[in-house]
Amino acid sequence: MQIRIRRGWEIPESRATPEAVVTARRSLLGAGAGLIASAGAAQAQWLKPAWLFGGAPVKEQPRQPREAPRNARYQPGRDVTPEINTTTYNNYYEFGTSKNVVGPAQALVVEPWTIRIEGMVASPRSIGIDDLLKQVTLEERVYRHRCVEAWAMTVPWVGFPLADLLRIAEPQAGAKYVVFQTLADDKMMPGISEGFYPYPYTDGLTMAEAANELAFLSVGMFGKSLPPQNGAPIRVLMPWKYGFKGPKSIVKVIFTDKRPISFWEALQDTEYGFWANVNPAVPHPRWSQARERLLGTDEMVPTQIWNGYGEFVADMYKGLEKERLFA
Ligand SMILES: Nc1nc2c(c(=O)[nH]1)N[C@H]1C(S)=C(S)[C@@H](COP(=O)(O)O)O[C@H]1N2
Ligand SMILES: [Mo]
Repeated sequence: MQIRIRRGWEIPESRATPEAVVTARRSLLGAGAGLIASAGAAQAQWLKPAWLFGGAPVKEQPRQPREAPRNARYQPGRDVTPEINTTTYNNYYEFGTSKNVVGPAQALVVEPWTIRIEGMVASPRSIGIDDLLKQVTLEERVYRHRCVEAWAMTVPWVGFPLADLLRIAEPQAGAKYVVFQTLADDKMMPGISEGFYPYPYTDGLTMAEAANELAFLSVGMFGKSLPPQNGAPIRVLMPWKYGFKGPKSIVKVIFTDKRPISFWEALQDTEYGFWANVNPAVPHPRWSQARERLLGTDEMVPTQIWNGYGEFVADMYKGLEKERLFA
């Protein structure tokens, strides 16, 4: 099936006009356009959803306290992004293709939550998230996040190393990849019936990548449980790769010896490959990856190879130079 979709983050962000901006501009113009003092101020407002400009307020789900000691080994070298920007400017296509999904995402029911572990493991089984959390030690890590659309944020996540899940899952010796799947429930997720997207959202990693010390499962941010729009109750973070490599709200973990084809790879493999490691020198076919915009500011900063995490990850890719490692 040949699908050609040009929406949302397939459009270079610099040329996209998020719906929220259009709505915001309209309501501001209605109220007397003097509020837009300068192009800069207008741009900063792009980061906020329509409800912040007087649209219907969003009643967000309550979040539980989820505090854990910060791991000082991972220094972001950047200011933490204001929480409001990280929770109101999101990619979560199951709830809609705009960045303003905070409203619809509140319909996500996160309790009870079970993760199915299957494929090449000692014994396939389901595990409740509370059960899982009893078997790990939570820590806080401040990671940089780089979206393939050339925006970035810096977030104090709470969670545990993906390596812990590998230990709990007991993969067979022949397993070469681990694959994560997001919930796909069209009763809760209005985005699912919106387009021809290959849900459930899926992405995968090699076993070596999954075992890397940076690979992280997050169950919280800013000292509280994750909000739905950020992937509650549990999401994958691979900070040296583009953000799409980290499925949100995962319900299934599959071990396999076949390289998986991810959600975005299935849609457009020339633009979103299996490896998708961050590299400023390898442009996306339709835009540059040399720089990134920091959410919550108008600042553009240079992008770093491996998103700046080379000391932890570059060695894993020795001998793989023939692979399309960066796009
Ligand atoms: N299930 C699911 N997971 C997803 C996405 C998505 O649309 N659906 N978007 C990905 C992309 S492109 C990015 S950049 C991050 C965004 O995470 P954030 O909204 O917490 O910033 O989630 C990733 N995980
Ligand atoms: Mo992304």
